Amino acid sequence: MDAPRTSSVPVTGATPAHPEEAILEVLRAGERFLVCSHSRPDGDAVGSVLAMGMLLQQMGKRADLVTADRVPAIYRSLPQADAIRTALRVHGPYDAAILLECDGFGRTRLRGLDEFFIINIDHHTSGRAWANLNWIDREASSVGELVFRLVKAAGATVTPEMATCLYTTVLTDTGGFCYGGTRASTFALARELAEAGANPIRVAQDVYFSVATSKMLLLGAALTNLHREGRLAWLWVTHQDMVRTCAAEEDCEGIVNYALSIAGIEAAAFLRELPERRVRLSLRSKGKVNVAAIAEQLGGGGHENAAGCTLEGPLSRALEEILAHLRPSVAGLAVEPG
Ligand SMILES: [Mn+2]
Repeated sequence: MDAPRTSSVPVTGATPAHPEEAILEVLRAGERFLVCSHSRPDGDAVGSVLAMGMLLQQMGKRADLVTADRVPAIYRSLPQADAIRTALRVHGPYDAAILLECDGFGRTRLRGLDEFFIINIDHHTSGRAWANLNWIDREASSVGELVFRLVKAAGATVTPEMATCLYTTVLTDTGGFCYGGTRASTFALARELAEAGANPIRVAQDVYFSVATSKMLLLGAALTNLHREGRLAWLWVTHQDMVRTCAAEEDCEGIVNYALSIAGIEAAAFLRELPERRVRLSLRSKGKVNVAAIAEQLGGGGHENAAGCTLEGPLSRALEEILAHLRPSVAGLAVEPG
């Protein structure tokens, strides 16, 4: 479970008519900013935090970039990736903290954020106007796309380094231009970023062709636990599997997609047994099942096609719990042979 959310920041509950301008006003007025994203940062979190840091630098501001967990290996070659510090508590003379794709403080796993004026930029279905200043656009391909719009609104230059970070956010958050939400404008954005200096081949090689051996071994373990029931597929790894394959948490990233990729499957689940017997759950859908709604019922969140939450163990109990939620969601869908 994520840490309990603090409510000491006054909630405006409002998204301004021109969020870019409202955010830029705060940025122009201040000197020093904190930029954070969610724990277990993914490509969108890492790329958008880095690009936001670069924007603030261009504006002549100081920016500290912090996440609770370290940058996954496949994103460590991104420009200035070393600038992201790992911490569990933040403090400092910040004029504001910019939180990228977090639907509350809990998502960051960082303590001390409630001291600051919070700017919340998000594109998740579960995104809410919970902070002092909110910009939530559920149509955006990635939170990086919103940072890109902010860069444009600021009249700043999209440098090749910034373009590389932002291209990574779009590529990874759309699953390589495969997931729902990929539209013509997504390709227009990708084109603009490639023209600004992002190298699509280099980014794809770093992200998709730099897999750790431990991840492949873990995938093997997960696939031996692959099950199918009609339109549902699920697979899991035990804590023992994690230990045996020397897998890191980030090696679990994307394993759920192997279950989803099966013909005829509409929704898929990947369960990972945590050392303290709780279970981390990843849900994916091809579009007919809203897995964000299911994850939210279980205390998590995400997108309609990609969501997650943490459940109480043991693994068998967590599996029964998620199947009890998933089965009705596909009950109305005809079963096709697969
Ligand atoms: Mn995202």
